[in-house]
Amino acid sequence: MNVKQELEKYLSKSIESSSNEEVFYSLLELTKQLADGKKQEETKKKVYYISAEFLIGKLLSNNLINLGIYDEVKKVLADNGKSMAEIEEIEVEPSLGNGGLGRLAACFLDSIATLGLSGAGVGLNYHLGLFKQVFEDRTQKEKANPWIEDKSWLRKTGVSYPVSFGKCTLNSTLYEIDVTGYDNRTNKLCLFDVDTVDDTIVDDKNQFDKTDIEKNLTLFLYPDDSDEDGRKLRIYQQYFMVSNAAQLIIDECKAKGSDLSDLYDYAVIQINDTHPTMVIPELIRLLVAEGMDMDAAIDVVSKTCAYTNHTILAEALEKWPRHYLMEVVPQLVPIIEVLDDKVRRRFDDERVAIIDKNDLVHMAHIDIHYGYSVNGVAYLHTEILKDSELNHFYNIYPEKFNNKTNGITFRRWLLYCNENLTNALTDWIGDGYKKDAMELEKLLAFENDKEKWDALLAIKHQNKLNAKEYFKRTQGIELNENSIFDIQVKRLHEYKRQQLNVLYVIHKYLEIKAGKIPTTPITVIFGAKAAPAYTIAKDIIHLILCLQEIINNDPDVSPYLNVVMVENYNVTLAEKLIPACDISEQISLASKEASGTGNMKFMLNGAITLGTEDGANVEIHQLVGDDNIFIFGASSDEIIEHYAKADYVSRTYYENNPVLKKAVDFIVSDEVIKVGNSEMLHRLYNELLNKDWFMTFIDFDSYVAAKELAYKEYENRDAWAKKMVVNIAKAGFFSSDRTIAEYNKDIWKIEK
Ligand code: 26Q
Repeated sequence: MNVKQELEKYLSKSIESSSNEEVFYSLLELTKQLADGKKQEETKKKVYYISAEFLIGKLLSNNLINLGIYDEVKKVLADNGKSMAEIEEIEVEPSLGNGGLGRLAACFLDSIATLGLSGAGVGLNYHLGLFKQVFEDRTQKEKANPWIEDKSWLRKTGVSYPVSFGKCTLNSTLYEIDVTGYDNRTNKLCLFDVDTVDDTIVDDKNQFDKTDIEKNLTLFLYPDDSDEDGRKLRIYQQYFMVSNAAQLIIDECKAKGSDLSDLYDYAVIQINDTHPTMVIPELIRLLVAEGMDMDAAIDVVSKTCAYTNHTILAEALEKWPRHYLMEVVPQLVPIIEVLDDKVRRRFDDERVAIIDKNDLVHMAHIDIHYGYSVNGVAYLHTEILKDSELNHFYNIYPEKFNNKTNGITFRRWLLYCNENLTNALTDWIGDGYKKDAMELEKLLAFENDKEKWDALLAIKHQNKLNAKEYFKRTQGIELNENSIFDIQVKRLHEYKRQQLNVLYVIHKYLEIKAGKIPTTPITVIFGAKAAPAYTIAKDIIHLILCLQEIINNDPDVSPYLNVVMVENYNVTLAEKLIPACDISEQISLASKEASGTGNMKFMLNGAITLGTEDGANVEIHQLVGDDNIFIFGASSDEIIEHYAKADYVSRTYYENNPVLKKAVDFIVSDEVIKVGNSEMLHRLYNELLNKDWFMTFIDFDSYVAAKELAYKEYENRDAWAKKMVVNIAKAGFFSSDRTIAEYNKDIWKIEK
């Protein structure tokens, strides 16, 4: 294909005389056409990955890479006076997800297509992505984040299904986005929408009539659920998603020759956390409507559905009051009651019931009883599910439980975001690793090669310069490329313990003020959105922004320590920050982070992990060995015991540790209050002293020690580069191609 010719056909003029916008939209059309050409026959069995979130990120360069024409396009643009980077910036990021679970779904779609498996993502076409975060008066404000433009990756189809609720019936419209595999087939992401949804009902405070389902159904991802109408809207959304999915699946399977009694030979449904759980009763309902008897329908569905758990936080396990379901989806309630009744007949154990004594419907319990597979997302997480959180279920169904350690797509998180490193690796070990990530281990041959060390350090430096340029231009942020980039980017949550990192920053600031100067300057970088109603999370952001102001403007300190909080952290910013990172902060309270996937992205890009033995950090530790990671903190066993005994008292740590006390007291010192909001700062201070549910103080000493060791070891550049080599070499295990191959071998069993 002649890229220039094709592109100019879409432009109907020369590239040179076209604007960046025109070039972007023409490339989008060209890419859609090329992706379409890679669609293939579907095999008999197909996986449907149903998820409330697909955090796909920008698609242009990703698709060009997967279609094998990225380098060529880049060159053609450059030859005609255009910059690929500038054209990429025209694209609006579709933020159809919150964080880990949504990004995982996007990585999985890439790997399913790359492995040549027949599969589709199924979700909702939210008109407004996750809110855009802006900082005003050093606090987070949320702004609407529209992403759909006249020309977009969405393809409107003629497919439509009726979805009935208690009070009305809505007809859906199916939109599709092509999911290109790397040098392989194209699959589809199916996003359902309603034509009557009206973006204009949202006011400037992001408020809207939550009861007007026809107009609001697909407006927002996770609408505010602090009131009853908001919670019901979530049920409307979830049911709309799964009823469409179920109707689509039945149609497609029938078209392939299924008589529905053999549905499981044609379809496997992977339920991404509990948000799509209602697909189970909905499919049963539809099969019964097709003439199947109830027991047979339950049996067929149970052999079709598999469930992935992503969290052990009790508050994230969905339980819906039966009367909400009765109002929103009355047709499902009798089926859920049958499912509960069957469970109660088999097990005389309230803990495994579906409808509890308070009339709450436990969504995860439906998945576990009526799905054939239950998986956790990292080794430790699955062990904790089996041993404690879901132990009663594990005792009943040991054969259903399995682990699938998460992964990330190396196309986006190496080939695309770190071209410098990709080119070097290809030079050194060939390009086999692009298809078989385990080939990265070939790098170990260079573990002691000074030339490679120097090259890796030079690449890291260049990536810091790239990040510096980007954040200066887009956010006015000054980054010191000669400092250590110590980065914590992820959703803001107390269990992830950004507040622990903050306490270290304060401690370091006080030390520098007292004359103890670090050898190499340090930049501590944060990026995080807080859920709009999560007060303490917003207080933590406020504290970070206050510290940024104080520290970066203090001439005694700023040459040695900087604090940076980037605004509106999203996939696009992750792609800029991760390649530039030296130290990857993965400091959740042990047992609380199911897996983490940022940890894998950083490792792959040559950052060294500073983390607790939690989630997939455990596996990173095992792979790279003690010398190539900085591990600290209490073990998950100790933490689980503290919760069981309820014997953690944060104030005791505070009172017995003068260094910690000084750092904590600083939060409400005159110095901070002067630039901040006293109420927010005091609330955070009191929370830490009187509650600290996620045990920040328990790990303070060991965290400080681990940071100091990491900074000290950074000084020996050769030794550090050697750690980088080992981390990159061992990252192959975390390719989502490996994860998906495991899902397919153990759960889906789709032939190629
Ligand atoms: C539940 C009830 C009511 C409203 C919202 C929710 C809700 C929404 C989103 C519950 C959970 C989520 C998202 C969870 C999530 O992103 N979990 C992350 O999943 C990653 C992929 O497996 C893991 O790597 C992370 O450790 C895990 O936190």
